[in-house]
Amino acid sequence: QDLAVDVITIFPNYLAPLRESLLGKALERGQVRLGVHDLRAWTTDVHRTVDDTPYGGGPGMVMLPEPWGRALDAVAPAERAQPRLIIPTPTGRPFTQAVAAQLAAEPWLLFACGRYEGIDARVAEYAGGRMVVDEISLGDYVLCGGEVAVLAIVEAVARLIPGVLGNALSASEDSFTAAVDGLLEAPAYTKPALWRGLAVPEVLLSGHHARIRQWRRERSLDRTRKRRPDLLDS
Ligand code: 6GU
Repeated sequence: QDLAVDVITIFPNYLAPLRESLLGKALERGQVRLGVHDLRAWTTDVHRTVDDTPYGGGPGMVMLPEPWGRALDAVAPAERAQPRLIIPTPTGRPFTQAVAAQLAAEPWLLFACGRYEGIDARVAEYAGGRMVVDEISLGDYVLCGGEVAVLAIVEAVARLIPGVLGNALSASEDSFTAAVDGLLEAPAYTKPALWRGLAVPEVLLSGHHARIRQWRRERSLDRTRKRRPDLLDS
């Protein structure tokens, strides 16, 4: 087994797509283990409460530390080897291909999905006493909770594990990788060579590998200049 993934959430069904496609195959082969846990299993009141109003006032609700403390203790017992705890949050460090590669080198990832206005900050502080805590953001917009972020992060990480992706070479030549100098990839084409009056660029049919490489480099730079000039600054 190359990777173990645990997810603690109040919406376990939200993570069902993880068992499909790419990751589903890796799960069947036993390359990846996936555990999805309902946070409400660690509540103690009849209403199975997971949140309360924020100290200091303000809108929304904050997730209670007690269920989270019990959940972390159950999924990652303190006396054993610890996972890396990933907390998806818009206030986290940006998720990039480099972060995905870093996470793909870990044996065990534990995701804590917050909802509402987030999880009581003491949970991350407490967890930091025994595991590496990584607060990660997908980008500068706000989702309702961490579940969709987990789907994105796990997919990006799993496809970097050797044998999970069909073609091992394709991951090493993706956009944002060293193969394209951290830039966007050139556009791709397949058959037919002429479709609805639109022709595939002639050079790609030429079999001239040096010219194809040069063409792709130019298209990669064009695209990056237009869409992601920030990538050219570094
Ligand atoms: Cl990782 N979580 C949430 N809740 N919202 C986000 C996000 C993550 N990344 C961008 N917005």
